[in-house]
Amino acid sequence: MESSEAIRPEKMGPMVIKETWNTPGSIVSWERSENIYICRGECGGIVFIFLSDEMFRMKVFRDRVPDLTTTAAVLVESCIPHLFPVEETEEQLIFTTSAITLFLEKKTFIIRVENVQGKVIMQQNLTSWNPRGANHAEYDMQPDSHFYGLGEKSSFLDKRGEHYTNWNTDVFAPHLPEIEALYESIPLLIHMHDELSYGLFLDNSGRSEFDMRSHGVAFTIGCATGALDIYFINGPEMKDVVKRYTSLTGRIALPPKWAIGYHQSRYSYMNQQEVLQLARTFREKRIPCDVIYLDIHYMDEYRVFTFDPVNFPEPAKMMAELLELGVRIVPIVDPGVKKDPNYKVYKEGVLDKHFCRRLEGDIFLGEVWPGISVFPDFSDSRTSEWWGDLHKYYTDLGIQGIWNDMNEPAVFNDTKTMDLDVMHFNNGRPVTHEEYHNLYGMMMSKATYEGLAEHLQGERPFVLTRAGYAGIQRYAAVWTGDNRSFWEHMAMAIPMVLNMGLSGLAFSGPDIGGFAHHTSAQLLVRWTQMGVFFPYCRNHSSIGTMRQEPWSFGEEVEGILREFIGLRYRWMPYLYNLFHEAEQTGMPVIRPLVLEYPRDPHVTNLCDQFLLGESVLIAPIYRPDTDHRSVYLPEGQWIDYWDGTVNEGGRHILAAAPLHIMPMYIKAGSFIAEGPLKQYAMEETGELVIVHLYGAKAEVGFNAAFTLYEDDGHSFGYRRGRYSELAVKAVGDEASIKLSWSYLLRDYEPHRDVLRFALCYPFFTIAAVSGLSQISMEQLEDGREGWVQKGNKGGIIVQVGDAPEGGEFMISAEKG
Ligand code: MIG
Repeated sequence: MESSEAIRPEKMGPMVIKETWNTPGSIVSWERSENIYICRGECGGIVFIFLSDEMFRMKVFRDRVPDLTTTAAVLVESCIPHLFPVEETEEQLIFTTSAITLFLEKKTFIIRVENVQGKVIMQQNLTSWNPRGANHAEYDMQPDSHFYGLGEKSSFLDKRGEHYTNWNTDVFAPHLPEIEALYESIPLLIHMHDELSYGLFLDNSGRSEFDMRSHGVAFTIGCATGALDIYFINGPEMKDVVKRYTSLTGRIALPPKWAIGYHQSRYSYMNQQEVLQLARTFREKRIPCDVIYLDIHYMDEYRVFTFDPVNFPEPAKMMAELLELGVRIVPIVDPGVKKDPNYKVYKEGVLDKHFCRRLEGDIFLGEVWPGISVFPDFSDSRTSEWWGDLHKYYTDLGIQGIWNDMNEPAVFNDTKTMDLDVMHFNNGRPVTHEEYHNLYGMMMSKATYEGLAEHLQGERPFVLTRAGYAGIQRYAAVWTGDNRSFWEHMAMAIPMVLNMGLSGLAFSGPDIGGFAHHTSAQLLVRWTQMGVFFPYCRNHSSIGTMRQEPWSFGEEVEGILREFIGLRYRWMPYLYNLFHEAEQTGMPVIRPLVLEYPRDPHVTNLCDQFLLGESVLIAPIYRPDTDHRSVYLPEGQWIDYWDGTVNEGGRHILAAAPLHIMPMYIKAGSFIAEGPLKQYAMEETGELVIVHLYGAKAEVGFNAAFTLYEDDGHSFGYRRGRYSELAVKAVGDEASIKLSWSYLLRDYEPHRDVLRFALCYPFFTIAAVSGLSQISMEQLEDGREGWVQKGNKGGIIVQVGDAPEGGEFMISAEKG
């Protein structure tokens, strides 16, 4: 006898369900309620909320009452609904702001955005969902469409022709172009076409997809769970999109200066002696370094918030010596808490219900380093506060920075993460892990940042994270995970980090030298040369691989690395200024050329060179045994940093690059503020700045300007106005240049008596500097006012008193 079991569905072979994708159909009614426009279709509908003249949110809903909650990515204060006039015609609803007009076709729900000239910026043709709850929207793509953003993705800069998934994933290997999901998910797509750019930000922390490949004339955005909640962000320039996107999801917090120094890491420095020896070696060898990382071996059997009693028996003593040397420690903290009833963090967390559990109440157990582990539920502020508070353990030791790893969260099982039915209690609005997944890592870093801030009493915390979601920039720097010591991975880091920058993550970078596999002398040299110009600068390598501390390959290599790491420290004032700009405007520290030269057809997918700020062009060597490369210079005149050669832009040049040189160019007419070489960012050797002006011209029409931001580099005083802004200007006249400076604000008093101005490679021969006499190098070093000939191609250094009221001088050209 057979029971009904005989026809169990699984026995019947794969089931083919013909799914019907639903659309909202035509608009049947619309209403305005508290500045929110609810447009109802035959089935569900779309809510429109204008956040400004340039930004609106469109959220698809299926229930009677649309749910207007957002994820933690979006800043509450930037989400206030604004009212704009709406006009209804037979066919359309038309919303008009000062910058855009949104047309909503009543019959089809087609959404079109035009600029004031009537040019179509964006058109969404379709929005639909299947019975399982997946959502999908389709947009027009043009023959000249280019795509950017999307955070941490492999492959090239322009994402046209690509398909990506957003699902935070621990991918130890391989980081190949075809890998669609890595550790971070930033569902922001920037679409540039026809001299217009706009952004679409999908605020959905479940699995989502962006497809710029499969549909020829359209691209699509889809999500597997939750709602299609999309923000339209207007340009017209890509810079406007980045600025507005970061006003919506936040900008980086200005890091403490030490966090933008050079960092050294290894999986792992195994004991206290090794760490101290490492710190001493940096100082003996005079290679600047600010931070040493402690990877998982510092812990007592991988229990977070502990030190191993055998290998790190006296952490306080170790910290004291490191403090003397000016080296800081950043220890790793993973989310997995070892299941061990004798371990305080576990016991407390279980008793106080801090760990992720299923609806039925059982705690989710997963295996990671410490063996069977449990995972804090950072969706609850109560748990986040508890976790943040635990960091007092570290801050009491003088630690000010934490490294969050494995926070996708990574779990050693088939799915590589937490089970999808685990719940996040989300302050009373429970959601499944399936819907919450991409937020997990960010909420961990948020808890960490806030806990550190609480205990550091006014000092700026530093958090580094592997996983994140849109908005992560507010809490943490991001490194790009387990790359390998492959030349290909060095090259791939450029577009990856550039797109991260366009996606709000201004403070990011790869493991310099490569994490897994074995580095080589050349690869380490070339990667470090490039890496010292990336916003986040850490050399890190895996257990069992070739050592890659800067002295691992003999003296020649060591010398080159010392020079380049030193260059990062000398350029610290310029770099710090860029971080300040990123905090103020969201502009990334390193930029693809297309951001600064959007009309230049040569740069839409150019990603083997990049800009540091606006005016420094970096062209790394990313192949072995290569001592030349082609470099594209955009419009303008570009001065070779190494020898002062002036190159006309708008063309390709062939650059020579023996091992000790990485091609670098500075745009004529730009200022770069340099400081003294330091062994660590806060070394007390004064704050002399040397404001370099490259390629000055003694002619009418020459104009250059720069504002140098300065503060104490470590406290939050700057948020209460404790900073200074030094504005420098150079204006050319017939046969002279007037250089003037003034403090827009001087509520931070830099430690120096004089200011220096260096004219590098001027386009004229300098005869005299008004009111100042020519002095010797020794007199300059002694602090005298005056000017000296610098020797290289007519350059000079001018030294003046650093008076709060500013000043000016005239540089005149030699006649003839
Ligand atoms: O690979 O903590 O990406 O930087 O050294 C397993 C050990 C876990 C992954 C991180 C890597 C870190 C390593 N971790």
